[in-house]
Amino acid sequence: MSRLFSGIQPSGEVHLGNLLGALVNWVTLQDEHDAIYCVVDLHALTLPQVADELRRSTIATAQMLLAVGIDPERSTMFVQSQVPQHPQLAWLMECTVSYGELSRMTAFKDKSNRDSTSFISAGLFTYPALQAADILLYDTDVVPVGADQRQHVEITRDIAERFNSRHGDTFVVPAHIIPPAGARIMDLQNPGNKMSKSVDGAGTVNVLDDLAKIAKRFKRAVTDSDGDVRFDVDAKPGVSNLLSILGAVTDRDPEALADEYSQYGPLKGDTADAVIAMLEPIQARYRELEDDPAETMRLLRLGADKAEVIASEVLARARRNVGLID
Ligand code: AQP
Repeated sequence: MSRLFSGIQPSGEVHLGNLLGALVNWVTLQDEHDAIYCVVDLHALTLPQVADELRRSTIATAQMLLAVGIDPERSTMFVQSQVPQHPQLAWLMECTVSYGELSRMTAFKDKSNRDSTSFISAGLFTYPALQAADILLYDTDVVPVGADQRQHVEITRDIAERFNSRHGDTFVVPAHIIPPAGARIMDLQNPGNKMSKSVDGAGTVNVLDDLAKIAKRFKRAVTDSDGDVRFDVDAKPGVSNLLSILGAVTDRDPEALADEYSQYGPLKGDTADAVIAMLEPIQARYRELEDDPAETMRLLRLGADKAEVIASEVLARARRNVGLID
């Protein structure tokens, strides 16, 4: 059975992009893979966090994974900072990746350009090295991610290959899996930008949002003025985003869906209805889990113990091959 690893940051509310680009696929993939899912709290520290809020959000993100359908009996689910091998291997990764490679990461450029006056941490620059450690620590074969993370999986492959060629065969070189639909859900108000946890405006749909608010957000989604329903991401980003969302939720091809609509109003209405039907049961399960954070923390501890067995073996292999003494 091939090994799969993926992670989500507890850096804010889980949104429709996270759900369609990642989480629903994680649930399906846990049937055919040895799946490891991680709440990557150390990555969230690359941007300023409030301690109590980070703690709350870490538990809440794990509860969201459970509510969506991650089964801790079948998959390993844990919090990154509870497995100390992650930051330990990250240093070896930092010494294997170059400054030039990190400078080319679009996520760093985007986030550091968002507000040029604010504090930009060194961690924001080096976090692809930590992400490489997250993935390589588990002898991962495949990494399911949204399209925004493709570049980070590619740099992980480069780091693994370089390390293997310098120090001998150490890491499995992983491949990414990008979902056929929902890989890049865009902001409903600015369809040129991806929907994102760190931009929680009127164009974001959070999984836990009030259902009436979600319907309103779809009704007000930005489209264009030519009135033609077509799937064309470059020329018609707003309409194409609605078609992508409807396609991902209903498991239909966005281009085929476009033929069924001649006006934007019904497309917005049907997309809202489909999203709401998907979110309602997730919200109900989340509300049940929310009442028992101690049980979630127990499950996370068990997951961390399971993860650490694999991580400590792979870290020991890397330490040995690079020349560190026991
Ligand atoms: N808009 C999206 N469409 C499809 N997939 C997406 N993912 C994220 N946004 C979209 C996928 O969700 C998984 C978890 O990613 P994350 O925790 O890094 O989520 P984020 O929303 O990108 O959170 P950030 O980093 O706090 O915000 P921004 O966007 O500002 O960088 C990943 O598999 C990701 O591909």
